[in-house]
Amino acid sequence: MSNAIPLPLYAIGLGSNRRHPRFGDPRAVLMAALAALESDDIEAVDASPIIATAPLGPSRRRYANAVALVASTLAPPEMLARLQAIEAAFGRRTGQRWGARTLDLDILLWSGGVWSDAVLNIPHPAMAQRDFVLGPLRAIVPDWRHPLTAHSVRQLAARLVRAKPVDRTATPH
Ligand code: A4P
Ligand code: MG
Repeated sequence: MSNAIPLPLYAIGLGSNRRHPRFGDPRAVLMAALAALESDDIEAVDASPIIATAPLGPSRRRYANAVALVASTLAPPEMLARLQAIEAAFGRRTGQRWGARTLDLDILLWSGGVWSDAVLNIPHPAMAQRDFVLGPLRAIVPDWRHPLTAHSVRQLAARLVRAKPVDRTATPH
C-alpha cells in the first residue's frame, strides 16, 4: 500500500520542422526528444501519437507535433530551463521568431495550475487556438481542465473545430 503524494504533472508540447543531422526527419527528432525528456527527475507518463501538421506562421515546412505527459517535482522555472537545455542540445537555432526549428518544447499545462512571470506563462497562452496542440493533448488528457477557463481539453478542441472559418458557400463574382 502506498500513501505517496502524487508527483506534479506537466503536459509538454513538442514541435519540429527541420531535420536533425543525426536523428533524421522531424518525426525522428520528436522520438529522440521524447527519450531525452526522461531523466532522474522527469518521469515519462504518457505520450500522444506524433502527427504531421501544416505550418502556422511564415515557415513553409510541415511540422511534426506531439504532446508528452511527464511527472516531476521540478518547479516550472526549472522545467523551462531543462526544456531549453534539451532544445539547445538538439541544435535549435535562435533568431527568427517562428522560424524553422529542429526542436521546440513548450510547457502547455501544469497540475499546479497557473504560473505567470516575465519569462514563463502556464498554461501556454496560445494553446487553446492551436489544433496541433489540442489534438495530441486530447489523445492523452481529454479531461484536464484549463485552470483559467475551466474548459476541458476535449471542450477546447471541440470549440476550435467549430470556430474554424468555413467558406464553402462563397458566392461567385
Ligand atoms: N515562454 C513563456 N511561456 C512559455 C511556456 N509555457 N513554455 C517563453 C515555453 N516557453 C515559454 O519561446 C520564447 C520564450 O517564450 C521562451 O524563451 C520562454 O521564456 P521560444 O520557444 O524560444 O520561441 P518561439 O517558439 O520561436 O516563439 P513562440 O511565440 O513561443 O512560438 P510558438 O508559440 O512556440 O510557436 N506550426 C505547427 N504546425 N506546429 C508547431 O509546432 N510552432 C510554432 C512556434 C509556429 N507554428 C507552428 C508550430
Ligand atoms: Mg516555443
